[in-house]
Amino acid sequence: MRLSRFYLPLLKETPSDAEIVSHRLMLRAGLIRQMSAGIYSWLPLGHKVLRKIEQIVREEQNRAGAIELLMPTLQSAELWRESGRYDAYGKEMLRITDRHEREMLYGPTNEEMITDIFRKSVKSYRQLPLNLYHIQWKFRDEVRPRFGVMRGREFLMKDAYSFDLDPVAARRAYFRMFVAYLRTFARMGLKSIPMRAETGPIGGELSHEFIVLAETGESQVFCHRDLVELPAPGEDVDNDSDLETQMAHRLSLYAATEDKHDEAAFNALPEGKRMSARGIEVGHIFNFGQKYSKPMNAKVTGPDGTDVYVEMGSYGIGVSRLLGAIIEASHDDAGIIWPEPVAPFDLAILNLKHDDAKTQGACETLYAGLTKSGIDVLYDDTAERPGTKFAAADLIGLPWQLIIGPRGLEKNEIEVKNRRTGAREMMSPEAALNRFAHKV
Ligand code: 5CA
Repeated sequence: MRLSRFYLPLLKETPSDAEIVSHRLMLRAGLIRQMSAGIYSWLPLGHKVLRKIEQIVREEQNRAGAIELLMPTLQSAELWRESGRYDAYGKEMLRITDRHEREMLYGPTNEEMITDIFRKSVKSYRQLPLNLYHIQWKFRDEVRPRFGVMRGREFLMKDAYSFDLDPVAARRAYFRMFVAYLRTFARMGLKSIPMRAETGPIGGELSHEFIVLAETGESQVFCHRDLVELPAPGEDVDNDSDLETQMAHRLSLYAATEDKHDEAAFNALPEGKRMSARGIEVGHIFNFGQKYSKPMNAKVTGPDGTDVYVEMGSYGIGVSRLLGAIIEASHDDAGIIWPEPVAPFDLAILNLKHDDAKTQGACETLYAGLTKSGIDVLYDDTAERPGTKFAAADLIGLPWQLIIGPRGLEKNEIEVKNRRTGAREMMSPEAALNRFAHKV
């Protein structure tokens, strides 16, 4: 993509109403624009990152055996009356009346709707286990939307729903998602720590929040220090006994959010292992048994011929919130530093003298060669000064910058800069092409 043909409105001034660094950088780097309180448009650069994050989430859900579908954003109040949540949900639910005076709502979550889909067609235990998910916009009329996409009113969520015959199988489904979540966040360059959590309006007893440590996080958390170092389970952790072993170890280490914090249990840890920090909740999983299946009459016939209410769980990831979390975890004074798997482009080419034929020729050749080999390039071919281009490239945070100017080209050299380490290397344009063309 040529920058001269792209839409990348950068802000020179730091927006004064943005309290945390990720919000400021998302506005300055032209990722989002606020449309009204807690509601954003995703500009092209932000939209690219959003789609990349979504794709990683999707791949790991599929790998864990969940199946994708898509439910609407608008739901009927009827369904929510069946579960009793229509009144219980309170002011966070945006209620809408259609032209026929039918009561509707903009979905804040989908337990009722998925239970309705399930009960209409699944009748036998043979169709279980089942885990269905979608990636869809949600609306919650938060009292205080803030921190940009971190606490929005409209936000993108991945929500999965599991259905099982008995509590043992349901626990297994829960563990499977638990492990999938650790892998999902690790692929985005994030270290997430699952913490015992309160279940709020979703319900149930067993629940974990996945927390990314960050000083600006909204949650206060307490955990065993060893959890921070524990690597995400590999793809080989797949069968049930491996899952049990992994989980037994993790669950034996203390980790809780403020609401579930047990001061005595925490103080029993060796002093050096006690960690109290702030964090961002990027995911939340719930096991709530028959909370929805019972009032909504979602039953299957078991192996012995009797009907039982299915055991359910739900599993959320804040897809749009993740952009904020990743930036909180990965930036410096100059701007964003995208982890490669979620970067909006793989690399930037900076043309330092756009009106110089030789420089332009070298840039065009590299741009064409890299693009042909599948590298997603943002080519800064604008007439801006080099200083402006450097600042913009650092701000938007692509992992690599190929800096090309007439002085280097006299020696057949360009500069390759790594955004994260700041390391610079001089090499020929051919060597650069070779190096990056082989990365895909
Ligand atoms: N139905 C369950 C799980 S599918 C559910 O709704 N869980 S939740 O309420 O915990 O939300 C799931 C995830 O969505 C949270 O972990 C968080 O990452 C994200 N999220 C929740 N509220 C917001 C919000 N206002 N803005 C941005 N992301 C949010």
